[in-house]
Amino acid sequence: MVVTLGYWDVRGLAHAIRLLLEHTETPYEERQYSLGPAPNFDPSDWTNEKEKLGLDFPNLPYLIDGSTKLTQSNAILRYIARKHNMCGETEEEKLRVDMLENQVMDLRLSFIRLCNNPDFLTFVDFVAYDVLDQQRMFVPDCPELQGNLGQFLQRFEALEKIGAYMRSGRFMKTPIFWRTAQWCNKKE
Ligand SMILES: N[C@@H](CCC(=O)N[C@@H](CS)C(=O)NCC(=O)O)C(=O)O
Repeated sequence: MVVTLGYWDVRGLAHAIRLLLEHTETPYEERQYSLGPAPNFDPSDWTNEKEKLGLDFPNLPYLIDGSTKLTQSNAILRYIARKHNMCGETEEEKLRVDMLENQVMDLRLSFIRLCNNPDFLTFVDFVAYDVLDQQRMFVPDCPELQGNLGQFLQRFEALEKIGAYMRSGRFMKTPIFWRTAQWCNKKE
């Protein structure tokens, strides 16, 4: 029988479940829910169904396998893993598996908190921008500064207050160094 995995249309807490379903060749289909557009991010695609699925503790992800309906991502993983003898064999293995399950969840949760923190930009980004911008001025075609790092520089320059400063008369692009230096020692 085909099981149904319900989750948002992102990796989130469902991705490990998707990987395990694929690895164990479990036939499954997905019900992917979408958030509405900004600024409201309307969740009604999910909330309209949330209480109608017969889940004891309605949440995402959920897994429906015939009359078995479950939520809680780790419970879902464990349900699939038990069927395939993937929970450890000995008591020692099982307790290490349980410990790691929760340790990895702690790591996941702290990463989620980090990525959702509105103060994601730390002072290190300012230092990194300054140093990388100097490298870019020194070697404008530097391939390492075209990919991720190039995008970082663009995002930083697009910050409202930084952009305004860069367009203002207060902005100092050069000189970077004293007159004693061999490069970029004058105002251009
Ligand atoms: N402890 C739960 C957390 C579930 C959870 O927070 N789900 C979020 C997405 S990551 C959600 O949008 N739930 C829908 C809801 O609360 O109605 C698990 O591991 O499955």
